[in-house]
Amino acid sequence: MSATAPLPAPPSAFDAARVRRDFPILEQRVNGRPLVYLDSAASGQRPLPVLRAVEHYETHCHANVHRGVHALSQAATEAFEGARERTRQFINAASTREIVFVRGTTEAINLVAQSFGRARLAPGEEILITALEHHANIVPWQMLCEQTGATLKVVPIDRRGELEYGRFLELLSPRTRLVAVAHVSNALGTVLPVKQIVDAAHARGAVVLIDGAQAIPHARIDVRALGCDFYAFSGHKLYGPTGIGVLYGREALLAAMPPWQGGGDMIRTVSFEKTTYNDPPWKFEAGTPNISGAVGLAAAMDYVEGLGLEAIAAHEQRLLELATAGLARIPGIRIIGTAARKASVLSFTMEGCHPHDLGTILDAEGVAIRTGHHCAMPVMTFFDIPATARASFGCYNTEADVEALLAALAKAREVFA
Ligand code: C6P
Repeated sequence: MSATAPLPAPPSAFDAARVRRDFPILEQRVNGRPLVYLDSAASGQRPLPVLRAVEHYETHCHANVHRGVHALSQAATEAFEGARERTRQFINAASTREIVFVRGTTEAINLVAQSFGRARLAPGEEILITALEHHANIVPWQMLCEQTGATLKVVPIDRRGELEYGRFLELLSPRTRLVAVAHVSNALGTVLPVKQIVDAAHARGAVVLIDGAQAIPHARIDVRALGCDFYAFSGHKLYGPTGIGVLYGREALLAAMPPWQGGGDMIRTVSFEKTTYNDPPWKFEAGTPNISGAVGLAAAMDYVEGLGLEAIAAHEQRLLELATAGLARIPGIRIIGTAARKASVLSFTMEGCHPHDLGTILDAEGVAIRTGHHCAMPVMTFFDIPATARASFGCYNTEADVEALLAALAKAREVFA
């Protein structure tokens, strides 16, 4: 998947079996079976270079950042700010001042809602989202609407799980202040036409936030090519640590936004009469940050770039196609989400078997998938189902993993048929 162009054509010469050896966690057996990890959309695993980078930081460099003249504090500050520069390069931002470290996608979106949104939205103005959003890109806007009197509008999807782009254009109005859309749907795998969305929204004067949680491990993201105003993602979906994520924001917007949380590091001067604030990005990073998380995230970026983001995307696309074709051959399976452009996510139901039961049966076979509403309850409501089973692919998955999934599903089918 690419930010602006269609997916590259599979297959590639990508050696997933070798890649897999970089991930020690995948060597274990689960329920007496070799682990088949098909839940990377929930969280990716970490490769040795990420684990080693975090260990090196913890064993050689740790102290607090921006606070000390001693050698360790300087080493920690260098590592942390170095990770910011690495992130800037990774998404091609214009400046490190546009890279705010946060806990993850959820925090990034809440930051924009509370800092940008609360200061700018007035009663009668509108926020536009889509019907396939994760709760993290719904609830912060609902809260903001309660606080400001703004109105939340939702662009519908069709039965394939594609955005109704014509409806999007109709719903974009002079009252639309903000458009917030997923780059890739976590429940359906749909890749949204984000570049088109950004251009159309900008033509109407609206600001655009992209929830990139599910896109970041599968695509080369170029925020300048996309032209978006905000881009949010989590480290743990990119084979980095949990508790670290990124909010990219255009510098002029971040500079004009009020701080979100108050505390250390986000100030320039404090007195009881008046406090002045630091520049972005530190204005939005109150308190001691997740330093080792940022170091691990930078190592994860090195890792995926070393493998080649395009090669990873092509490999995953091939697995997705294999698995989709295999599922279509199993009676009683219904694939939920059949968009023309999908990335790495395969949601489905099996007739007569609740997804949770399916997940349990697959787990007994060592196959880890996610089951439930995937924090996208409106998507489940739209398809009139309580939940789906979801297999998702990462750079370490192999064709053998797809075969194991299909074999376990065939077994489940025998039990429930
Ligand atoms: N989706 C999934 O299994 P956090 O939890 O902040 O790292 O990411 C939230 C989030 C936001 N947007 C999208 C599109 C997402 O997929 C997620 C996380 C996981 O699908 C956990 S619910």
